[in-house]
Amino acid sequence: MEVLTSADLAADFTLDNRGRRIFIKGVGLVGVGLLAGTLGGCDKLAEAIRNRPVRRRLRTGSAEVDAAIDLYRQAVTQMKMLGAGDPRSWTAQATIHGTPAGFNFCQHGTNHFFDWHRAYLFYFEKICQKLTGNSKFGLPYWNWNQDVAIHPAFLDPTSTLFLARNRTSMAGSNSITTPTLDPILGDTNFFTFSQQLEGTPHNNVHTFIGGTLGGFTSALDPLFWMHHCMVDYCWAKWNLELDNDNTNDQTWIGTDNSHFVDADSNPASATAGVTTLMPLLSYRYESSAIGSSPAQAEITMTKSQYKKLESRIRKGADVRFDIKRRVRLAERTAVSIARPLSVDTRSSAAEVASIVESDSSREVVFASIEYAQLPATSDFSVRVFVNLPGADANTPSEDPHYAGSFAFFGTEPSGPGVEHRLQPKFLVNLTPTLQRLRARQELTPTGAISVQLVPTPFAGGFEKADTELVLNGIDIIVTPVTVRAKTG
Ligand SMILES: [Cu+2]
Repeated sequence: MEVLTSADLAADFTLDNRGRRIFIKGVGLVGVGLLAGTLGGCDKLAEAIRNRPVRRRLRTGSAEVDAAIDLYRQAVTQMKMLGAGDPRSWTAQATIHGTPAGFNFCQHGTNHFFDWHRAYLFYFEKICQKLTGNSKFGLPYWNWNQDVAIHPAFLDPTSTLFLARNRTSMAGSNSITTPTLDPILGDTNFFTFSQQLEGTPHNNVHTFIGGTLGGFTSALDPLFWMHHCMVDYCWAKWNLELDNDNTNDQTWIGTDNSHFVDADSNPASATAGVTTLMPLLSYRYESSAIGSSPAQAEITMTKSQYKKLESRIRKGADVRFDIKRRVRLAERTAVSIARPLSVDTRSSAAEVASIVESDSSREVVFASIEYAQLPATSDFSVRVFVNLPGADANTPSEDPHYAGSFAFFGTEPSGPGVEHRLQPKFLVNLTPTLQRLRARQELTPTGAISVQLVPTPFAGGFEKADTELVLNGIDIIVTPVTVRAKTG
Protein backbone atom coordinates (compact mmCIF):
# COMPACT_ATOMS: atom_id res chain seq x y z
CA MET A 1 0.00 0.00 0.00
CA GLU A 2 1.63 3.18 -1.11
CA VAL A 3 1.07 6.39 0.72
CA LEU A 4 0.24 9.11 -1.71
CA THR A 5 -1.00 12.54 -0.91
CA SER A 6 -2.26 15.37 -3.02
CA ALA A 7 0.89 17.26 -2.11
CA ASP A 8 2.97 14.64 -3.93
CA LEU A 9 0.80 14.88 -6.95
CA ALA A 10 0.85 18.64 -6.98
CA ALA A 11 4.60 18.44 -7.12
CA ASP A 12 4.67 15.88 -9.89
CA PHE A 13 1.74 16.90 -12.01
CA THR A 14 0.69 20.34 -12.98
CA LEU A 15 -3.07 20.63 -13.33
CA ASP A 16 -4.33 23.12 -15.84
CA ASN A 17 -6.41 26.01 -14.55
CA ARG A 18 -9.65 24.12 -14.96
CA GLY A 19 -8.23 21.07 -13.27
CA ARG A 20 -8.90 18.88 -16.25
CA ARG A 21 -5.54 18.20 -17.70
CA ILE A 22 -2.23 17.37 -16.18
CA PHE A 23 1.17 17.92 -17.61
CA ILE A 24 3.46 14.96 -17.34
CA LYS A 25 7.07 15.53 -18.21
CA GLY A 26 8.03 13.72 -21.37
CA VAL A 27 4.45 12.79 -22.10
CA GLY A 28 2.80 16.19 -22.38
CA LEU A 29 -0.75 17.07 -21.53
CA VAL A 30 -3.00 14.21 -20.57
CA GLY A 31 -6.61 14.30 -19.50
CA VAL A 32 -6.95 13.63 -15.80
CA GLY A 33 -9.98 11.53 -16.60
CA LEU A 34 -7.84 9.32 -18.78
CA LEU A 35 -5.43 8.17 -16.14
CA ALA A 36 -7.42 8.52 -12.95
CA GLY A 37 -10.99 8.42 -14.09
CA THR A 38 -12.00 11.62 -12.43
CA LEU A 39 -12.14 15.35 -12.96
CA GLY A 40 -11.43 17.93 -10.36
CA GLY A 41 -8.70 19.16 -8.14
CA CYS A 42 -5.65 17.54 -6.70
CA ASP A 43 -7.44 15.97 -3.77
CA LYS A 44 -9.88 14.11 -5.96
CA LEU A 45 -7.09 13.01 -8.23
CA ALA A 46 -5.03 11.68 -5.34
CA GLU A 47 -8.09 9.94 -3.99
CA ALA A 48 -8.83 8.31 -7.34
CA ILE A 49 -5.29 7.10 -7.67
CA ARG A 50 -5.21 5.71 -4.16
CA ASN A 51 -8.47 3.84 -4.77
CA ARG A 52 -7.75 2.70 -8.27
CA PRO A 53 -9.05 -0.70 -9.36
CA VAL A 54 -7.09 -3.79 -8.42
CA ARG A 55 -6.43 -6.43 -11.02
CA ARG A 56 -6.26 -9.70 -9.16
CA ARG A 57 -4.84 -13.07 -10.01
CA LEU A 58 -7.64 -15.23 -11.38
CA ARG A 59 -7.98 -18.17 -9.01
CA THR A 60 -10.46 -20.18 -7.01
CA GLY A 61 -11.01 -19.72 -3.29
CA SER A 62 -10.92 -15.93 -3.16
CA ALA A 63 -14.11 -13.98 -2.47
CA GLU A 64 -12.62 -10.88 -4.10
CA VAL A 65 -11.76 -12.76 -7.28
CA ASP A 66 -15.20 -14.37 -7.33
CA ALA A 67 -16.73 -10.92 -7.11
CA ALA A 68 -14.55 -9.70 -9.99
CA ILE A 69 -15.59 -12.71 -12.10
CA ASP A 70 -19.26 -11.94 -11.37
CA LEU A 71 -18.81 -8.36 -12.51
CA TYR A 72 -16.94 -9.49 -15.58
CA ARG A 73 -19.72 -11.92 -16.42
CA GLN A 74 -22.25 -9.08 -16.13
CA ALA A 75 -20.13 -6.82 -18.32
CA VAL A 76 -19.70 -9.48 -21.01
CA THR A 77 -23.43 -10.21 -20.97
CA GLN A 78 -24.22 -6.54 -21.43
CA MET A 79 -21.65 -6.03 -24.17
CA LYS A 80 -23.09 -8.99 -26.03
CA MET A 81 -26.54 -7.41 -25.79
CA LEU A 82 -25.43 -4.08 -27.24
CA GLY A 83 -26.20 -3.68 -30.92
CA ALA A 84 -23.39 -4.36 -33.37
CA GLY A 85 -23.48 -0.65 -34.20
CA ASP A 86 -22.44 0.23 -30.65
CA PRO A 87 -18.63 0.53 -30.57
CA ARG A 88 -18.65 -0.93 -27.05
CA SER A 89 -20.38 -4.12 -28.14
CA TRP A 90 -18.62 -7.44 -27.76
CA THR A 91 -18.00 -7.90 -31.49
CA ALA A 92 -17.05 -4.25 -32.05
CA GLN A 93 -14.43 -4.54 -29.30
CA ALA A 94 -13.01 -7.73 -30.79
CA THR A 95 -12.96 -6.14 -34.23
CA ILE A 96 -10.52 -3.48 -33.02
CA HIS A 97 -8.07 -6.36 -32.59
CA GLY A 98 -8.90 -8.47 -35.62
CA THR A 99 -11.46 -9.78 -38.07
CA PRO A 100 -11.66 -13.17 -39.80
CA ALA A 101 -9.62 -11.61 -42.62
CA GLY A 102 -6.66 -10.78 -40.39
CA PHE A 103 -5.40 -8.57 -37.60
CA ASN A 104 -6.90 -5.11 -37.59
CA PHE A 105 -5.27 -2.41 -35.43
CA CYS A 106 -3.42 -4.56 -32.91
CA GLN A 107 0.34 -4.45 -32.77
CA HIS A 108 2.13 -7.78 -33.09
CA GLY A 109 5.79 -8.24 -33.87
CA THR A 110 6.41 -4.53 -33.32
CA ASN A 111 7.83 -2.43 -30.48
CA HIS A 112 4.29 -1.44 -29.55
CA PHE A 113 3.00 -4.89 -28.64
CA PHE A 114 2.95 -4.06 -24.91
CA ASP A 115 1.62 -0.51 -24.98
CA TRP A 116 -1.04 -1.09 -27.68
CA HIS A 117 -2.53 -4.00 -25.76
CA ARG A 118 -2.27 -2.09 -22.46
CA ALA A 119 -4.35 0.75 -23.89
CA TYR A 120 -6.79 -1.77 -25.40
CA LEU A 121 -7.31 -3.43 -21.99
CA PHE A 122 -7.52 -0.07 -20.23
CA TYR A 123 -10.45 1.16 -22.33
CA PHE A 124 -12.12 -2.24 -22.28
CA GLU A 125 -11.94 -2.21 -18.48
CA LYS A 126 -13.48 1.29 -18.45
CA ILE A 127 -16.38 0.00 -20.56
CA CYS A 128 -16.85 -2.92 -18.13
CA GLN A 129 -16.85 -0.46 -15.21
CA LYS A 130 -19.44 1.76 -16.84
CA LEU A 131 -21.76 -1.06 -17.88
CA THR A 132 -21.70 -2.66 -14.44
CA GLY A 133 -21.83 0.65 -12.60
CA ASN A 134 -18.77 -0.39 -10.65
CA SER A 135 -15.84 1.98 -11.07
CA LYS A 136 -13.59 -0.26 -9.00
CA PHE A 137 -13.82 -3.27 -11.28
CA GLY A 138 -10.39 -4.55 -12.27
CA LEU A 139 -9.82 -7.24 -14.88
CA PRO A 140 -8.54 -10.43 -13.28
CA TYR A 141 -5.40 -11.84 -14.92
CA TRP A 142 -4.75 -15.48 -15.77
CA ASN A 143 -1.29 -16.23 -14.40
CA TRP A 144 -0.64 -19.29 -16.55
CA ASN A 145 2.71 -19.81 -14.87
CA GLN A 146 1.09 -20.28 -11.43
CA ASP A 147 -2.23 -21.79 -12.55
CA VAL A 148 -1.81 -23.79 -15.75
CA ALA A 149 -5.50 -24.71 -15.96
CA ILE A 150 -8.14 -22.29 -17.21
CA HIS A 151 -10.32 -21.03 -14.34
CA PRO A 152 -13.54 -23.14 -14.10
CA ALA A 153 -15.73 -20.06 -14.61
CA PHE A 154 -14.59 -20.03 -18.25
CA LEU A 155 -15.16 -23.73 -18.81
CA ASP A 156 -18.89 -24.02 -18.15
CA PRO A 157 -20.51 -24.42 -21.60
CA THR A 158 -23.65 -22.67 -20.39
CA SER A 159 -21.75 -19.56 -19.30
CA THR A 160 -21.30 -16.44 -21.38
CA LEU A 161 -17.60 -16.73 -20.49
CA PHE A 162 -17.31 -19.97 -22.44
CA LEU A 163 -16.18 -20.43 -26.02
CA ALA A 164 -15.02 -23.64 -27.70
CA ARG A 165 -11.29 -24.21 -27.26
CA ASN A 166 -8.90 -27.05 -28.05
CA ARG A 167 -7.54 -27.33 -24.52
CA THR A 168 -8.52 -26.37 -20.99
CA SER A 169 -5.01 -26.07 -19.61
CA MET A 170 -1.47 -25.08 -20.56
CA ALA A 171 -0.20 -28.34 -19.04
CA GLY A 172 2.12 -29.98 -21.54
CA SER A 173 3.42 -26.71 -22.99
CA ASN A 174 6.83 -25.60 -21.80
CA SER A 175 6.18 -22.01 -22.94
CA ILE A 176 4.83 -20.93 -19.55
CA THR A 177 7.18 -22.83 -17.25
CA THR A 178 9.67 -21.28 -14.87
CA PRO A 179 12.77 -22.40 -16.83
CA THR A 180 11.31 -20.68 -19.90
CA LEU A 181 10.06 -17.53 -18.22
CA ASP A 182 13.01 -16.81 -15.91
CA PRO A 183 15.46 -15.83 -18.65
CA ILE A 184 12.77 -13.82 -20.45
CA LEU A 185 11.82 -11.82 -17.35
CA GLY A 186 15.53 -11.57 -16.62
CA ASP A 187 16.15 -9.77 -19.90
CA THR A 188 16.85 -6.17 -18.98
CA ASN A 189 16.35 -4.77 -22.49
CA PHE A 190 12.81 -3.50 -23.10
CA PHE A 191 12.80 -4.40 -26.80
CA THR A 192 14.18 -7.92 -26.58
CA PHE A 193 12.11 -8.64 -23.45
CA SER A 194 8.95 -7.60 -25.30
CA GLN A 195 9.73 -9.66 -28.39
CA GLN A 196 10.45 -12.83 -26.42
CA LEU A 197 7.43 -12.48 -24.16
CA GLU A 198 5.26 -12.06 -27.23
CA GLY A 199 6.73 -14.92 -29.28
CA THR A 200 6.96 -17.49 -26.50
CA PRO A 201 4.33 -17.43 -23.71
CA HIS A 202 1.93 -14.99 -25.39
CA ASN A 203 1.72 -16.71 -28.78
CA ASN A 204 1.82 -20.20 -27.32
CA VAL A 205 -1.08 -19.57 -24.95
CA HIS A 206 -3.17 -18.28 -27.85
CA THR A 207 -2.59 -21.27 -30.10
CA PHE A 208 -2.07 -24.05 -27.54
CA ILE A 209 -5.46 -23.27 -25.98
CA GLY A 210 -6.67 -22.77 -29.53
CA GLY A 211 -10.16 -22.41 -30.92
CA THR A 212 -11.15 -18.78 -31.46
CA LEU A 213 -8.42 -17.72 -29.02
CA GLY A 214 -5.80 -18.95 -31.48
CA GLY A 215 -6.82 -16.76 -34.40
CA PHE A 216 -7.39 -13.18 -35.54
CA THR A 217 -10.79 -12.90 -33.81
CA SER A 218 -9.32 -14.14 -30.52
CA ALA A 219 -10.77 -11.22 -28.54
CA LEU A 220 -14.21 -12.80 -29.01
CA ASP A 221 -13.15 -15.36 -26.41
CA PRO A 222 -13.82 -13.86 -22.95
CA LEU A 223 -10.57 -15.52 -21.81
CA PHE A 224 -8.59 -13.32 -24.23
CA TRP A 225 -8.78 -10.38 -21.84
CA MET A 226 -7.50 -12.41 -18.86
CA HIS A 227 -4.64 -13.75 -20.96
CA HIS A 228 -3.64 -10.30 -22.15
CA CYS A 229 -4.01 -8.92 -18.65
CA MET A 230 -1.33 -11.46 -17.64
CA VAL A 231 0.88 -10.29 -20.51
CA ASP A 232 0.35 -6.77 -19.17
CA TYR A 233 1.19 -7.91 -15.65
CA CYS A 234 4.43 -9.48 -16.95
CA TRP A 235 5.38 -6.06 -18.30
CA ALA A 236 4.27 -4.27 -15.11
CA LYS A 237 6.15 -6.71 -12.87
CA TRP A 238 9.28 -6.43 -15.02
CA ASN A 239 9.07 -2.65 -14.96
CA LEU A 240 7.80 -1.82 -11.45
CA GLU A 241 8.74 -4.80 -9.29
CA LEU A 242 11.93 -5.98 -10.98
CA ASP A 243 13.29 -2.47 -11.54
CA ASN A 244 13.76 -2.59 -15.31
CA ASP A 245 13.31 0.52 -17.42
CA ASN A 246 11.25 1.16 -20.50
CA THR A 247 12.88 3.00 -23.36
CA ASN A 248 13.07 6.80 -23.34
CA ASP A 249 13.11 6.87 -27.13
CA GLN A 250 10.97 9.89 -27.96
CA THR A 251 9.47 8.30 -31.06
CA TRP A 252 8.38 5.30 -29.03
CA ILE A 253 7.01 7.44 -26.16
CA GLY A 254 5.10 9.70 -28.51
CA THR A 255 3.54 6.96 -30.64
CA ASP A 256 -0.21 7.24 -30.35
CA ASN A 257 -2.22 4.04 -30.09
CA SER A 258 -5.68 4.82 -31.39
CA HIS A 259 -8.94 3.28 -32.62
CA PHE A 260 -10.09 2.58 -29.08
CA VAL A 261 -13.43 3.56 -27.59
CA ASP A 262 -14.02 4.98 -24.15
CA ALA A 263 -16.88 4.11 -21.80
CA ASP A 264 -19.11 6.72 -23.45
CA SER A 265 -18.45 5.43 -26.98
CA ASN A 266 -16.11 8.29 -27.85
CA PRO A 267 -13.01 7.57 -29.94
CA ALA A 268 -10.04 7.21 -27.60
CA SER A 269 -6.30 6.82 -27.79
CA ALA A 270 -3.23 6.68 -25.55
CA THR A 271 0.40 7.35 -26.32
CA ALA A 272 2.93 4.67 -25.43
CA GLY A 273 4.34 7.07 -22.82
CA VAL A 274 0.99 7.42 -21.08
CA THR A 275 0.49 3.66 -20.95
CA THR A 276 3.71 3.27 -18.95
CA LEU A 277 2.05 5.20 -16.10
CA MET A 278 -1.21 3.29 -16.09
CA PRO A 279 -0.24 0.59 -13.55
CA LEU A 280 0.79 3.36 -11.16
CA LEU A 281 -2.10 5.72 -11.67
CA SER A 282 -5.05 3.96 -13.30
CA TYR A 283 -5.08 0.48 -11.79
CA ARG A 284 -2.77 -1.71 -9.83
CA TYR A 285 -1.87 -5.35 -9.87
CA GLU A 286 -2.21 -7.73 -7.00
CA SER A 287 1.32 -9.10 -7.10
CA SER A 288 1.92 -12.77 -7.81
CA ALA A 289 4.89 -14.94 -8.61
CA ILE A 290 6.07 -15.41 -12.17
CA GLY A 291 8.69 -18.13 -12.41
CA SER A 292 11.30 -17.59 -9.72
CA SER A 293 10.26 -13.97 -9.17
CA PRO A 294 8.10 -14.14 -6.06
CA ALA A 295 4.97 -12.16 -5.32
CA GLN A 296 5.96 -8.83 -3.92
CA ALA A 297 4.63 -8.29 -0.43
CA GLU A 298 2.37 -5.26 -0.14
CA ILE A 299 4.74 -2.66 1.05
CA THR A 300 4.17 0.71 2.52
CA MET A 301 6.00 3.09 0.31
CA THR A 302 7.06 6.39 1.67
CA LYS A 303 6.12 9.43 -0.35
CA SER A 304 9.64 9.91 -1.54
CA GLN A 305 9.94 6.25 -2.59
CA TYR A 306 6.72 6.52 -4.54
CA LYS A 307 7.85 9.72 -6.20
CA LYS A 308 11.16 8.13 -7.11
CA LEU A 309 9.41 5.15 -8.67
CA GLU A 310 6.93 7.29 -10.56
CA SER A 311 9.71 9.49 -11.85
CA ARG A 312 11.76 6.48 -12.96
CA ILE A 313 8.82 5.10 -14.94
CA ARG A 314 8.13 8.47 -16.50
CA LYS A 315 11.73 8.96 -17.59
CA GLY A 316 12.57 5.50 -18.89
CA ALA A 317 16.19 4.96 -19.82
CA ASP A 318 18.53 4.99 -22.80
CA VAL A 319 17.43 1.56 -23.92
CA ARG A 320 17.76 0.77 -27.61
CA PHE A 321 17.82 -2.41 -29.62
CA ASP A 322 21.47 -2.21 -30.63
CA ILE A 323 23.01 -4.99 -32.62
CA LYS A 324 26.76 -5.17 -32.11
CA ARG A 325 27.38 -8.09 -34.42
CA ARG A 326 25.25 -10.03 -36.86
CA VAL A 327 26.11 -13.35 -38.47
CA ARG A 328 23.80 -14.56 -41.20
CA LEU A 329 22.90 -18.27 -41.02
CA ALA A 330 20.28 -18.68 -43.72
CA GLU A 331 18.63 -16.71 -46.50
CA ARG A 332 15.06 -16.94 -47.70
CA THR A 333 13.92 -20.52 -47.85
CA ALA A 334 10.73 -22.59 -47.55
CA VAL A 335 10.66 -25.71 -45.38
CA SER A 336 7.89 -28.12 -44.52
CA ILE A 337 7.08 -28.26 -40.79
CA ALA A 338 7.60 -32.00 -40.90
CA ARG A 339 11.30 -31.44 -41.52
CA PRO A 340 13.66 -29.92 -38.92
CA LEU A 341 15.99 -27.28 -40.35
CA SER A 342 19.67 -27.12 -39.46
CA VAL A 343 21.81 -24.16 -40.49
CA ASP A 344 25.33 -23.23 -39.49
CA THR A 345 27.81 -20.41 -39.42
CA ARG A 346 29.97 -20.51 -42.49
CA SER A 347 31.61 -17.22 -41.74
CA SER A 348 35.11 -16.62 -40.47
CA ALA A 349 36.47 -18.31 -37.38
CA ALA A 350 36.87 -14.84 -35.87
CA GLU A 351 33.13 -14.21 -36.04
CA VAL A 352 32.36 -17.55 -34.47
CA ALA A 353 34.99 -16.94 -31.80
CA SER A 354 33.44 -13.59 -30.97
CA ILE A 355 30.11 -15.31 -30.34
CA VAL A 356 31.52 -18.29 -28.45
CA GLU A 357 33.69 -16.07 -26.29
CA SER A 358 31.08 -13.38 -25.93
CA ASP A 359 31.16 -12.12 -22.36
CA SER A 360 27.72 -13.02 -21.09
CA SER A 361 27.80 -10.37 -18.38
CA ARG A 362 27.96 -7.72 -21.07
CA GLU A 363 26.41 -9.28 -24.14
CA VAL A 364 23.42 -11.39 -25.09
CA VAL A 365 23.46 -13.70 -28.10
CA PHE A 366 20.14 -14.27 -29.85
CA ALA A 367 18.96 -16.32 -32.77
CA SER A 368 16.88 -13.88 -34.80
CA ILE A 369 14.38 -15.70 -36.99
CA GLU A 370 12.21 -13.88 -39.49
CA TYR A 371 9.41 -15.36 -41.57
CA ALA A 372 7.86 -14.02 -44.76
CA GLN A 373 4.31 -14.86 -43.69
CA LEU A 374 2.22 -16.77 -41.20
CA PRO A 375 1.95 -20.52 -41.83
CA ALA A 376 -1.33 -22.18 -42.86
CA THR A 377 -1.62 -23.97 -39.51
CA SER A 378 -0.43 -23.06 -36.02
CA ASP A 379 -0.81 -26.24 -33.95
CA PHE A 380 2.89 -26.39 -33.16
CA SER A 381 5.78 -24.53 -31.63
CA VAL A 382 9.23 -24.21 -33.15
CA ARG A 383 11.95 -25.36 -30.79
CA VAL A 384 15.48 -24.05 -31.21
CA PHE A 385 18.62 -26.08 -30.52
CA VAL A 386 22.31 -25.26 -30.80
CA ASN A 387 24.83 -27.70 -32.33
CA LEU A 388 22.50 -30.66 -32.41
CA PRO A 389 22.05 -31.43 -36.14
CA GLY A 390 20.04 -34.56 -35.36
CA ALA A 391 17.44 -32.74 -33.24
CA ASP A 392 13.86 -33.65 -34.08
CA ALA A 393 10.37 -33.42 -32.61
CA ASN A 394 11.25 -36.23 -30.17
CA THR A 395 14.35 -34.55 -28.75
CA PRO A 396 13.45 -33.53 -25.19
CA SER A 397 13.57 -29.87 -24.22
CA GLU A 398 15.76 -30.93 -21.27
CA ASP A 399 18.56 -31.64 -23.75
CA PRO A 400 21.54 -29.34 -22.99
CA HIS A 401 21.47 -28.12 -26.61
CA TYR A 402 17.93 -26.76 -26.28
CA ALA A 403 17.70 -22.96 -26.28
CA GLY A 404 14.00 -22.02 -26.43
CA SER A 405 10.85 -22.01 -28.51
CA PHE A 406 8.28 -19.78 -30.13
CA ALA A 407 4.87 -20.21 -31.73
CA PHE A 408 2.90 -18.47 -34.44
CA PHE A 409 -0.20 -16.52 -33.47
CA GLY A 410 -2.73 -16.75 -36.27
CA THR A 411 -2.55 -18.40 -39.64
CA GLU A 412 -2.04 -16.88 -43.06
CA PRO A 413 -5.37 -15.38 -44.12
CA SER A 414 -6.52 -15.70 -47.67
CA GLY A 415 -9.31 -14.37 -49.82
CA PRO A 416 -10.74 -10.91 -50.37
CA GLY A 417 -10.19 -8.25 -47.75
CA VAL A 418 -6.69 -9.42 -46.91
CA GLU A 419 -4.54 -6.35 -47.10
CA HIS A 420 -1.20 -6.99 -45.57
CA ARG A 421 0.93 -9.96 -44.76
CA LEU A 422 2.42 -10.22 -41.34
CA GLN A 423 6.11 -11.03 -41.26
CA PRO A 424 6.51 -12.75 -37.90
CA LYS A 425 9.91 -12.42 -36.27
CA PHE A 426 11.26 -14.09 -33.19
CA LEU A 427 14.20 -13.85 -30.84
CA VAL A 428 15.50 -16.85 -28.95
CA ASN A 429 18.21 -16.23 -26.37
CA LEU A 430 21.12 -18.58 -27.08
CA THR A 431 23.40 -17.27 -24.32
CA PRO A 432 22.75 -19.84 -21.55
CA THR A 433 22.99 -22.70 -24.05
CA LEU A 434 26.24 -21.39 -25.52
CA GLN A 435 27.69 -21.06 -22.01
CA ARG A 436 26.60 -24.58 -21.15
CA LEU A 437 28.07 -26.03 -24.34
CA ARG A 438 31.29 -24.10 -23.84
CA ALA A 439 31.58 -25.53 -20.32
CA ARG A 440 31.05 -28.99 -21.79
CA GLN A 441 33.78 -28.22 -24.32
CA GLU A 442 31.35 -28.73 -27.18
CA LEU A 443 32.08 -25.30 -28.58
CA THR A 444 35.44 -24.10 -29.73
CA PRO A 445 36.36 -20.67 -31.05
CA THR A 446 37.26 -22.14 -34.43
CA GLY A 447 34.42 -24.63 -34.92
CA ALA A 448 31.09 -23.77 -36.48
CA ILE A 449 27.93 -22.98 -34.55
CA SER A 450 24.80 -24.58 -35.90
CA VAL A 451 21.22 -23.75 -35.07
CA GLN A 452 18.30 -26.15 -35.47
CA LEU A 453 14.68 -25.12 -35.89
CA VAL A 454 12.44 -28.03 -34.94
CA PRO A 455 8.67 -27.63 -35.47
CA THR A 456 7.04 -29.71 -32.74
CA PRO A 457 3.29 -30.43 -32.67
CA PHE A 458 1.43 -29.43 -29.49
CA ALA A 459 0.15 -32.99 -29.27
CA GLY A 460 0.50 -36.15 -31.36
CA GLY A 461 0.96 -35.28 -35.02
CA PHE A 462 0.62 -32.12 -37.09
CA GLU A 463 -2.82 -31.07 -38.22
CA LYS A 464 -1.29 -30.59 -41.70
CA ALA A 465 2.18 -32.05 -42.03
CA ASP A 466 2.81 -30.36 -45.38
CA THR A 467 2.41 -26.87 -43.93
CA GLU A 468 5.24 -24.72 -45.22
CA LEU A 469 7.27 -22.24 -43.24
CA VAL A 470 8.66 -19.49 -45.44
CA LEU A 471 11.73 -18.03 -43.80
CA ASN A 472 13.05 -14.58 -44.63
CA GLY A 473 16.30 -15.38 -42.88
CA ILE A 474 18.05 -16.50 -39.72
CA ASP A 475 20.81 -14.54 -38.01
CA ILE A 476 22.79 -14.81 -34.85
CA ILE A 477 22.89 -11.36 -33.29
CA VAL A 478 24.87 -10.03 -30.36
CA THR A 479 23.37 -7.22 -28.30
CA PRO A 480 24.87 -5.34 -25.35
CA VAL A 481 23.33 -6.02 -21.96
CA THR A 482 21.15 -3.19 -20.73
CA VAL A 483 22.20 -2.09 -17.29
CA ARG A 484 19.33 -2.31 -14.84
CA ALA A 485 18.33 0.83 -13.03
CA LYS A 486 18.41 0.96 -9.26
CA THR A 487 15.63 2.62 -7.40
CA GLY A 488 16.21 3.55 -3.78
CU1 LIG B 1 -2.61 -11.76 -27.86
